[in-house]
Amino acid sequence: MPDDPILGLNELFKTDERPEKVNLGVGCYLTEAGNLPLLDVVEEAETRLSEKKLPHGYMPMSGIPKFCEAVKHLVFGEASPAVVEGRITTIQTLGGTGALQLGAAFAHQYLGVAKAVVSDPTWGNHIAIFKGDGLTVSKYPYLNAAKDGVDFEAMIAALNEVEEGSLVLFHACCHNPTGVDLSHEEWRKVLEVVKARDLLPLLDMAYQGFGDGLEEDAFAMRLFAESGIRFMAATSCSKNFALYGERVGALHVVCGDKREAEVATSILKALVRAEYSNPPAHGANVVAEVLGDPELKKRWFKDVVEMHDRICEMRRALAEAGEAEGADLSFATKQKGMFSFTGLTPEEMDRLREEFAVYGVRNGRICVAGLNHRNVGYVAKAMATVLKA
Ligand code: PLP
Ligand code: TYF
Repeated sequence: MPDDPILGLNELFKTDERPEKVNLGVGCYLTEAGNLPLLDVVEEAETRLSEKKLPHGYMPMSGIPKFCEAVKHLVFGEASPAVVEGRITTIQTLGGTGALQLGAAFAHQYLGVAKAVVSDPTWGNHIAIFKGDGLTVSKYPYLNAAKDGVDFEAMIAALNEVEEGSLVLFHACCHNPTGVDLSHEEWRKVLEVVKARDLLPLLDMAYQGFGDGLEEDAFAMRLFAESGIRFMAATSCSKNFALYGERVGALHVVCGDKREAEVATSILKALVRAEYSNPPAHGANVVAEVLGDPELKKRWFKDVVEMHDRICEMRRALAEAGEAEGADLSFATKQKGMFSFTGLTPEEMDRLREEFAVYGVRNGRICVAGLNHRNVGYVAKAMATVLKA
């Protein structure tokens, strides 16, 4: 079996001995110093938790209630009618990946959904997860021919052809791998098609805060929730809390009413019970501690703004350094979130890696959050060289 192409690349990077190497492969936010951050607020929450000297008991099957409530509010907003009416059930999951898997299992086993459609391109794991849960997977067009925007007409035409009742995966913000998102107007049109075709949306939001901000990035979630339709959402604390290895995420099922949400909760618990019984405690306790304390929460909001701003600065720096090298890297400032589609071919990406030790995914994706002021000029030069040849 081949490795996951992204995680496999990460392993290859570790064994590369060239000192100039740059890792723009895996989607992890790195600091200006090139390290994975340990957020101050996470450190403080961990200190508080360790001082409590809590025993390591089992968690509830649906996760830690304080975590679930806090994340639900972060995603949908405290005042959301769907939240106030109790129409949303939120279950703690093994990262965003676990949320996608649980959502797919719920749709297939309990709602009788047989087909899923995903954007072309999408994060490779979407396809693997959905197939693993027994769904057949097809694609709807997303990127335009110039690879710098959405081919919205083609996307809508394809969604209009999707079999009624199918699961449709959307990236709520910071599309992976393209960095190209829908406008508010486009989201409203998508919602109309979803309603007309009775589709079951699954909104994946792994990068809340890294696109336009924590509130702004939740636009699609909140639009869908306010519309009254039933849908699912998979969210993750891996990136915006830098808690990658702790596996902290949530599945939200937005139902027609409170009673339906209670039924959904009991079904999800049954699925969890048979899969892993109950989720891990540490990461969710950390998030609950941060979001449950107004002072820590405020500091965390600032941390997210700081990570967001650094990504935007690196986008500008890459485009400028490209200009200085005579290469058009302006895609960087047109796209959002952690990733950019460079438009480079797989062979050009191979050259970047082999000749310059610049690691990006073969589909042309780079993780902009791996750039810093020390390596951005080098990366631009490498790209310019490859593009000129
Ligand atoms: N969805 C997308 C689009 C992602 O890029 C990721 C990345 O890891 C995930 C979901 C899953 O995140 P997690 O690490 O929380 O499982
Ligand atoms: O796309 C990425 O780089 C992140 C990290 O199997 C990731 O989403 C990549 C592959 C994978 C799990 C996580």
